[in-house]
Amino acid sequence: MLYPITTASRTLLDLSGLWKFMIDREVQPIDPKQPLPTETVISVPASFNDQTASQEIREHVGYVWYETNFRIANPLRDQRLVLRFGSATHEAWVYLNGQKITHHKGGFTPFEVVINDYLNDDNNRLTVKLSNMLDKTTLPVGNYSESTDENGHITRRLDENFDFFNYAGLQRPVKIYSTPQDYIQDITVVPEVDLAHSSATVRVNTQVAGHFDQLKVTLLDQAGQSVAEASGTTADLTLANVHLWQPLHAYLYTAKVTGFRNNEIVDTYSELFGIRKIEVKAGQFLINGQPFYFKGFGKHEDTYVHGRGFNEPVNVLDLSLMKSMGANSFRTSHYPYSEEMMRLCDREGIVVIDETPAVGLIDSFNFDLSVLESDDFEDGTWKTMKTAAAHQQVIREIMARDKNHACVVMWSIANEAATYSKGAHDYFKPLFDLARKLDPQKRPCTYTSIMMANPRTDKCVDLVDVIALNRYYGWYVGNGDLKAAEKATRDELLAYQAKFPDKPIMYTEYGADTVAGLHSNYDEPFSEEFQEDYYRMASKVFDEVPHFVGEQLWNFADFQTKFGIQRVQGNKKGIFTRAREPKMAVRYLKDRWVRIPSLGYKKL
Ligand code: BDP
Repeated sequence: MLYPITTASRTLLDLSGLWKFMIDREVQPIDPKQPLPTETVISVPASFNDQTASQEIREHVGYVWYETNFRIANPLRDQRLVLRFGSATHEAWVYLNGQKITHHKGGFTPFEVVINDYLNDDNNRLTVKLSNMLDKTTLPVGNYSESTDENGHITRRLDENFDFFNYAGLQRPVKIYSTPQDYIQDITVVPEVDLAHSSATVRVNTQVAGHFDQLKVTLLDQAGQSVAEASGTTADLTLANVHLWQPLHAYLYTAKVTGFRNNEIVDTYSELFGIRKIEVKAGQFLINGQPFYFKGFGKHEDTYVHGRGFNEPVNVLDLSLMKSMGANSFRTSHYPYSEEMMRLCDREGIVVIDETPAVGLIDSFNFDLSVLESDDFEDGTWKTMKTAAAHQQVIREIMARDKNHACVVMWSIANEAATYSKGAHDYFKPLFDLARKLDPQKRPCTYTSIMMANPRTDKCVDLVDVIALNRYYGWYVGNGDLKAAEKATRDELLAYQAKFPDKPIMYTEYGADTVAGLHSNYDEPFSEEFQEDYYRMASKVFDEVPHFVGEQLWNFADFQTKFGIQRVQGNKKGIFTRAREPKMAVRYLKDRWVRIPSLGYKKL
């Protein structure tokens, strides 16, 4: 799926700005054929939750409505016009001038619809009904319930099966783009690198709709100079003296595809891509032939007022803070991030583990590992979850969206699912098969595993290329006891390494809640001292394990969650506050990470 851009044959209208907004109290039906009966406005893109003083809006579970008006300039009316949502969280029904034009379920992937047949000559009214409800058929997973009072009024309740606030709304850009009637539908770029000869073959597959006499593909280097040319829907282009896309040293080429008819340009699109080689071999994760060491974070799209909404200044700041610490990577925990963030990571050389919104695939939490040890341990997860269809859909959508990104080096199919429970393998095998079939660049795949899934209990390790562990020794297990934590960390990593000698192992989460400004002479949990000591303890063990290939701590910044007795205004495991002020651990981690090279830290 192409990102909407302006080219010589395409143009772009941005519908960002103030939209009318109302929550649906489900007292009177709302008719999308009429203007929305409200004067309340809200800013798009952003979550709606934190934009008003109303608690009712912030905590609303159910439906909300958005409305905006736009006009299309006459010269564009003969073009194919496509309305495109970067996302609509979590389910959307879209109406243009009162007519339903599309529906999409899944809150973190883009969708689009051709609007020419519904346009008025003058004003156009765009109405969107959204649901923020989640249940056991959706991703993320929610525990949903409802009750009806004596007046027939429905109260909907949602208990999130995950540890982040259920922000919703039109959280990413909404745009209209034009293409000619005959157009380039999709471009897939697959670079094959010959490292020994510093050369590459770049296969550019183009899908078109309509008729073209000729399709020309030109590769441009970063300075905009043409470096190779070919033609056809499948074009193989050879490059000598290749500039590799390297972690923290990005280099982006452009594949410019132009469709001609009668020697005239009909449509043209330019796709940025990087040339790099990803392999998993002998317990190492290789980028461009060298063992790569992940230094970085699990993150959230989470900021004041914007909520989960697109906040580009903060995206820029976050990557800058990461780079200043010597970090080189993050995981899009726990849902696909905005396309704009992915494009920024391509440019900045930030390595990304791209995660689906499959979080909450777990029936109950339990840190008593002994009950899990039997081979046929089974909790209710794989009987109660009906998420397979949503999971397949989102794998298709994330691949379609992100397949060409240089920054994406691995897919995370799920976060902390009950992979220790019977039934998990039957659930996940088809999903891993699908991901591997669909990814044209054949990237490694993983899931991040919860502590109850260990070398003995996890039933799905055979499915992953990299063992990705979320671990909280010293925090949720043995809180405050860093000695015991060190031993548990070491024992488990060595057990994984012995049992799966070919698979690299990394931490995709480890951390301790820390209240900024809280200090302790006794290194108590929640103090900044404890957070630093916790990271020192873990780092020591990481450096002892040859197949340990990366540390992505939890979390980059404090973030908002649902209410809970373990959460005081959210999760405080950030090494930065929600406002991006550093806690003490930042200095320690910076000192460590600037000394660890991205490539060649662990040996093949
Ligand atoms: C893990 C989850 C993550 C949580 C974290 C925590 O993957 O979403 O925020 O633990 O408890 O279970 O801080």
